[in-house]
Order: sequence, then structure tokens, then C-alpha cells
Amino acid sequence: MDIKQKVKDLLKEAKEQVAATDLMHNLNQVKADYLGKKGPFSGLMRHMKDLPNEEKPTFGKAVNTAKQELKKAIEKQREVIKERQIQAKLEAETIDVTLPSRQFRLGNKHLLTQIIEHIEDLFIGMGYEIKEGPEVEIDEYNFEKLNLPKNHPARDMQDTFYITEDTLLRTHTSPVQVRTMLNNNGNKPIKIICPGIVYRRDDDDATHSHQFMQIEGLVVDEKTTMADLKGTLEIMAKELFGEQRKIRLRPDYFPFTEPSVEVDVSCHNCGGDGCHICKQTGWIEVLGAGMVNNNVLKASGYDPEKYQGFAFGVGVERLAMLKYKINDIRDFYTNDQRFNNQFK
Ligand code: 2NM
Repeated sequence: MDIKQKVKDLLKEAKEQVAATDLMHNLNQVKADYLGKKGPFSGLMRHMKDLPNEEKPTFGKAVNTAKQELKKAIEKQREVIKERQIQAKLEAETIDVTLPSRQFRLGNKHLLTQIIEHIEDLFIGMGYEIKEGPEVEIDEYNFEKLNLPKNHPARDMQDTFYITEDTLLRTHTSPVQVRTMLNNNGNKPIKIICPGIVYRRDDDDATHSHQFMQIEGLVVDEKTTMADLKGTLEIMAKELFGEQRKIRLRPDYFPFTEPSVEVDVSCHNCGGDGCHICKQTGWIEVLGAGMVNNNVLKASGYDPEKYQGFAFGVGVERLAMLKYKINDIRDFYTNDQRFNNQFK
């Protein structure tokens, strides 16, 4: 067979192989197979010695030209493979900008948060500041400075989670008010609202929780009276339960206030006529309050001869339960969306 034809056939076969290759590493293999030292082109070159001298240059040239052409074909195919890979990647990563977006479900604030913010807004409107403080407190601020010395019988009123002998989970937010008074060096008026989580050692049931939320208010100023307290609580009662509400104060006892009162609001359900909500009395007990005990003022650096104060405390869950007729306090904490979504 004509040796030049052999070169042609080999080149043709090799080019077909190259064109049929669509993976880069296969292409490299084809290149090595045909153009390597042990490949067919090298084999042909070794035949050169059998040719007549005058044919050698033409033959050598033909083989080299064929090799060059094959190399070119391989590089061209390399580009083709690269381009295909890019196209495949682009197709795989295509973003369809016409697809509808994912729907984010917007949640809503927890009912307790809503009520706290409502009360905060009301009091901010009356010139109060919001103060928060730590939930882990020292005995001194939670009890001692609130006229509840160690072994005081009233300490039994609030069963406490102790962490050490002197540190505990606060049983009310009053320690925030103590901290505020102490920071003022006894010579600045105070108007604050202190919302937050408090803890009591209770067995949980429908109306008790070992953890709940409280809002306490404190006003300290010169010439602060019980009338200021009553007017303030009336505004709060009307804001929360309706413009028609009335309040009444009944004597009570708290160690941190003297005198102390229990505050009833006329029933928002029956308007005061008597129903099952107010147990036929027309009144519902909603909060405790009083004039800040002189011992409390003194313990936090205020001179009771010059300053007086009033304070009140209200349980946020209880407010919510009354207002929305919720009969299990645990519904606030279990995050059942069927409950939460009712208060959008
Ligand atoms: C209540 C009832 C009565 C109260 C007292 C104080 C403080 F720190 F000023 F002494 N803060 N809150 C208070 C008074 C709280 O909760 C039922």
C-alpha cells in the first residue's frame, strides 16, 4: 500500500477519534495514543529508513504535516469541549426570573408583647421612661431594700427560686426600680415603667405559672399623693378595658407600700351589673398598688420628708386573660399558632 495513503488514512482515523471525543481526559488520552512515542505516527517515522533516499524528505514532511494537522484538530476539539462544558453549566444554573417568589409568612407580635407595648405607649405619653433590668438579681435588691428583711414573714408570700444564698430569679420587677432610685442619689424625680419576666415557685396549672410577665410603675417626686396614684390607675383601666370603666381601691398589705391597695376595675363584660366573669360582683381585681413605704425610699437614698412616691404592679397574663377570656395561662407559652394567630 502506498505509504502516503497510509499517512492520510491514519490522519483521517485520528481526526474522527478526536471529533468523537467529548471529555477532556479522553481527548488527552487520544492525543497520547496517536502522537506519543509509541503511537502510529512515530511508527511511520521509523519506516523512513526503508524508503529510497529521494522520497524521504517528502514523506517526512507529510508525516509532520499530518501530525500538525492532528494537533490543531485536538486543540480545536479542546475548545469545543470547553464551550460545551460552559453551556452545560449555564443551563444547569439557569435562574428563571419569571418564577413567582417564595412567600414569606409574616408573623405577629405575641399577645403579651402587644399588651406590654400598649401600656408602654400609654405611659410614655404621660412622660414615663421604660426601664429594664436583670432577671437574675441579688437578694438585696429583690427583697432587702423593699422592706423585706431576711426572716420577714412576707417573704413567704413569694416563694423564690434561689441560685445561691444571695442571688435569685427576681420575683417582681421592683428591683429595677430600686436600681433606678439608687442611681439617682436621692435627688431626682422618677417616672418609670418596668416590664419584664418574673419567677415564682408555683406549681403550673391553668391560672399559675412559675414564670410570668409583670409591669410595675413607680413615681417618686415632691408632693406625690394617693390622688395621683388613683388618677393614673384610672387612666390605665380605661385604656385597657374601655372608656366606661370605673376603679375602686380597697385596703391591702404589701411590705413595700404604705398604705397599700388592691385595685378593682368595673367589669368590662357586664358593665358592672354582675356576670360569671366578675362572679356577680360587678368588679374585677386587676392590680396592686400603694404609696412607696418610707423604709423603701430611705433604703434607696430618698428622704421621705422631701420625696413621696406611688407604685403599682400588674400581671400581664392576667390582664390578657381577662380582656380576651383566655382560661389557661399555659396558652401563652406553648406557642400553638392556633392561639397566637388569633391576636394579629
Ligand atoms: C405591687 C403592688 C404595690 C411596687 C412597689 C415598688 C417599689 F419598688 F417602688 F417599692 N415597685 N412596685 C408595688 C407596689 C408592686 O405589685 C402588685
